[in-house]
Amino acid sequence: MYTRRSPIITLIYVFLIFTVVVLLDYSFNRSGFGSKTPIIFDDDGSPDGTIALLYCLTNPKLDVKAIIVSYGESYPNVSINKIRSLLLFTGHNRIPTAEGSQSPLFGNNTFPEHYKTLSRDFWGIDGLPTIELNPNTDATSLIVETIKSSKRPITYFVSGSLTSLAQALRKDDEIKKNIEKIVIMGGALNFPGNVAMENKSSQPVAEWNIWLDVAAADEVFRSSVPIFLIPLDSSGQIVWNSKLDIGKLNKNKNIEGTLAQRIHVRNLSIKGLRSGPLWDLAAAVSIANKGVCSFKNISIDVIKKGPEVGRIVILANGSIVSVCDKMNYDLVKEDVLAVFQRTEFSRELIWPQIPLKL
Ligand SMILES: [Ca+2]
Repeated sequence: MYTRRSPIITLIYVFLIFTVVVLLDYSFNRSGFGSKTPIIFDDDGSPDGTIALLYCLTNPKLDVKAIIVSYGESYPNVSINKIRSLLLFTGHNRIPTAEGSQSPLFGNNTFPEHYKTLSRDFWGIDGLPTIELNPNTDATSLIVETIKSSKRPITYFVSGSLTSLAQALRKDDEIKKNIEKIVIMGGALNFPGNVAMENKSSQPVAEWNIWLDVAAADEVFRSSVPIFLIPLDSSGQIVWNSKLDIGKLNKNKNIEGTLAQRIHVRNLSIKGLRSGPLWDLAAAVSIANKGVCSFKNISIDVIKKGPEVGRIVILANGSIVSVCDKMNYDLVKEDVLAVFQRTEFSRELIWPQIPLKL
């Protein structure tokens, strides 16, 4: 027999259902399911940065909201289309992309020309068709729009110069409120820098990403947004060889693992090496797997002129940043292999069919 329910009882039902939905949503997010970390990925079109991008795209814990190609190791206006083609072939072409400026905020520090030239054929794995997938948006607008429209605070990952991020912060200071943290692969504190490896006239203490645009780095460090710095001290000590480590990435013959493997092997062979660090990849792992780094809060400053320009130094009244001074190397490698070997991503690589010697 149908009995009419009183409005009060109905309201109680509605309230109970609402409470259950809210609690379920809360516990779902707290448990890690459905709580992907939203990130903006900002690299300079470098080989290790592109491997780091493939890692981020494949990692189920991360949600890449936008990709920026900034000033640094390649020509942003060339690399942006290589990255867009890569996104198409890995099924991620809906992610918005933008190219950064072709020069730093200040000065004229630059990578050697032969590095930039190598980027024109995508570090030796060319075969990518040039495809204009997205309309050209300027990097600062995309950064600002992505951060402001994100429901959850963004983790901003930089493995190139800090030029684009500094420009976005200049354009709209309000974005700071919705940035959870900035993770930077850069700097060398108690470790030799890598600028001098190619630029013999340079001092031996600077690292490329900071040295390329010292003014931008200084502005970002002073932004008061929480900063997690992964310097060469930790990221540079993980050596990846072409057979035992990287050779395992395409175990399941998936697109991402195979491309990551090819980029590293080609890059090593160009340099005549059999093994080498993947700084940007190690830094990207620290976002998804918080256990790989031990962080210390250190007050730092960037030397902005003189013979040690670009060097990061410890200074009592500088900017407080969390520095990854140690990395669990075994855990990093274990994590990278697990992400790239995920069977559900197993798809045959149909392109590019380039002979690869391992
Ligand atoms: Ca890079």
